[in-house]
Amino acid sequence: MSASLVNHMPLSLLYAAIDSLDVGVSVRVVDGRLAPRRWQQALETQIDSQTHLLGISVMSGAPITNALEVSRWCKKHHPHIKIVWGGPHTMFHGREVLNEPSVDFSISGYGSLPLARLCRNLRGDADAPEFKDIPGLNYRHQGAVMTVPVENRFEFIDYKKIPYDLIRANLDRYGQMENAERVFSMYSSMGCPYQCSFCSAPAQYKDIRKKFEIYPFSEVVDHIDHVVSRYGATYIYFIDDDSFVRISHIEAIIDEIQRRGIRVKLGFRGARINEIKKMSDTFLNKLADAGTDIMHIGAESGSQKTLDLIKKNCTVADIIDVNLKMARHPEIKCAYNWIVGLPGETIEDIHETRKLMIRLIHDNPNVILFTPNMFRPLPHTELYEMAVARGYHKPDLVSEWANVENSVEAKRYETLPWVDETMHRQVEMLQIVTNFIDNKIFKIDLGNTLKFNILRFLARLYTPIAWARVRTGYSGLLFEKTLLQWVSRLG
Ligand code: B12
Ligand code: SF4
Repeated sequence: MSASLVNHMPLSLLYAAIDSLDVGVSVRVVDGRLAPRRWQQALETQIDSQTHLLGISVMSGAPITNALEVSRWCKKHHPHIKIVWGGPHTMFHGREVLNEPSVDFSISGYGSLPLARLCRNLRGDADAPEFKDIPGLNYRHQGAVMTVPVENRFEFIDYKKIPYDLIRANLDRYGQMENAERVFSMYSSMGCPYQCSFCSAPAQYKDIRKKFEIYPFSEVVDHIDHVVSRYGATYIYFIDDDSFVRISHIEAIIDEIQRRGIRVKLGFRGARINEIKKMSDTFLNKLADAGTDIMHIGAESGSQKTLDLIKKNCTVADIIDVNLKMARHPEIKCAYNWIVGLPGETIEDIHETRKLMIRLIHDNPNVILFTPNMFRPLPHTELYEMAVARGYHKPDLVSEWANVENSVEAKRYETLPWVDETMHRQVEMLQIVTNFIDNKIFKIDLGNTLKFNILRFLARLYTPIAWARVRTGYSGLLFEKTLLQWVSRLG
């Protein structure tokens, strides 16, 4: 569902390409999401005799299935092309992915400079670095997998170098819920100083001394100006891990946007309860006046025990108070994230989360509930060790990783021993009803596709049932699961 509502431009590939373009490599971008049933043709048309390397951006979970399919197809039809994986999955699993024979290299961590160096090596440049000198590279040598440590610093990118032109023809196809907007994602900062025990960020930044750094506010606004004037952006979506670590930084950005008279909407994907607690109504008014229409907020749980376990530095009462405060700023939709199935959680904790969801909707008509995510133990995170101690078995093979997915289709209780079938069904029920009880289907402009027209029609019939379920916690006879899966598969 989230992937149907959000289809951002492939920034991972654009960023990864920057230094390669600088050293004269010709880069083409193929976005498989835009041609899910015809990706082979889409790829084939971009491959010619001069194609030497295929780079694939991979997130953990279901995207691995696609990445495997593409890699194996390419090796079969174009055996001379080398394949390199990068992205969030290879950040921590760069070595393991080389267990897959079709993958020649993987790059852990930031990708632009290492990819350019790899290209220069493969191109045979006289002064090209050896594999062992390419930070983050995983490669095979005499039958063994070799790993070069990643560089312990953030990758700061000059916005003028981002090759948006590589996807210019498809700009209208990227968006985020509001289909009419031309959405451009960007960073206002790098890193995150918090230590949420389930999240990969603390592990990723473990060896970076300063955990959070900003892009100067004027540079962020120059970037906004650039994408508005050159590419017709109407909506800026900040993809920072957490945008409000330093509230004054965002204030400086919105002041500058106003000062320059740039007309764009803004969305923030990272906001914490403890940060919003500190925001004044004056600041929130300013944020709304600057065009902010959504903030993604990590509420995560209605159980205090769980909030403490995951280190959210807030109480359940704080979440309720923050939501009441946000209700005074109706221009800004509050989109709450949830995580369930953590080690030690019981069905009671899930019920507390369910009750908090109801409370938030009652207190604030602008609430959007994201589908609760089933906990996925990520190696190197604090909760990973706890999960292993409680009997979690880490997927070893690339193909096993592909099956680790937090969707309604996953039987997560088979891999998370503390999640029994009752809890799993309760979570599945919440994953379904959260799509309806907040009326998001009517609150956000989803466009006029067959899928969303069917969804709107079904939503009218189903919402009262969803409410009955969430109020009582009844998760038996989940007939709607099959229906929703069917609608999700519609193009
Ligand atoms: C936007 C976003 C999304 C969007 C997708 C965007 C899109 N492309 O359409 C949506 C909302 C759909 C999404 C979904 C999910 N996301 Co998300 N998302 C992000 C976010 C905020 C930004 C990603 C981004 O564009 N970054 C900008 C680019 C430039 O950075 P990058 O991808 O890291 O790329 C760099 C390197 O990784 C590398 N690289 C990347 N690709 C490649 C390819 C090659 C060949 C090479 C060499 C290098 C390379 O080079 C790039 C430049 O340095 C990140 C957090 C963040 N701030 O990064 C989380 C993040 C990627 N998401 C994450 C998660 C957990 C999820 C979900 C599982 C959430 C959920 N529980 O539902 C789902 C994934 C569902 C699934 N399995 O498909 C995790 C990733 C964990 C993991 N190991 O995969 C992150 C890191 C957040 C976090 N800290 O937890 N997400
Ligand atoms: S969940 Fe968000 S706030 Fe917490 S550590 Fe991860 S990125 Fe930072």
